[in-house]
Amino acid sequence: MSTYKLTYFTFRGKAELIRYLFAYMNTEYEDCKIDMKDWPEHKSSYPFGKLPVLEIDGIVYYQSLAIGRYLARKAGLTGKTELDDLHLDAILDTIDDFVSQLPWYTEDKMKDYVDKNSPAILSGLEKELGEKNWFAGDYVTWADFFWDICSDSVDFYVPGFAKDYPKLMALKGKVKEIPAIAEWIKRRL
Ligand SMILES: N[C@@H](CCC(=O)N[C@@H](CS)C(=O)NCC(=O)O)C(=O)O
Repeated sequence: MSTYKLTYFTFRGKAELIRYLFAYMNTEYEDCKIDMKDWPEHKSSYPFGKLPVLEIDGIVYYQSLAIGRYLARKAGLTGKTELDDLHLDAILDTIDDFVSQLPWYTEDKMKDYVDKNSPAILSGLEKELGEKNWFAGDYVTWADFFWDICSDSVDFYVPGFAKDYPKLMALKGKVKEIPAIAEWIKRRL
């Protein structure tokens, strides 16, 4: 069995998808957290000076979505066909584009940015869901996890930003009701 060591900062951020996937698989891993104040002395030790990284059997892998895709395959949380995966990857990239462009840590700018830019993204994603239960249709995938995690992060800064999108809100509820995820949410800090 492989050993896993996740390294990130002390907040959920881009490591939370990896943590959801480990929780779903009930797989043990070391969860190493670096305080931002200590980061300058560590930065040059990591690929491209960024986190998260996941060490698998001592080898360092980077980029949260690449790691997420690898774990999602192991967890059976990717698409059933190559075209399903193409569709799901497009949804994941759309969400990632949106959250990566946000002016994090600047509360005043966050609200303006989200108010201006989220309607186009949210209405597009709501349309993607249509009458389906999950982004893939009738089965849960890591794209559903990613939406739940990213929207929680935005909601922290701009509470209720997605409240007018009932299908997207219902999807969050469904992800959080998955027993392994519910259990993880209860015990995470
Ligand atoms: N696309 C990368 C982005 C990685 C990234 O930007 N990480 C940020 C934290 S969310 C970081 O390491 N910041 C510290 C720095 O740039 O010095 C991923 O998803 O892993």
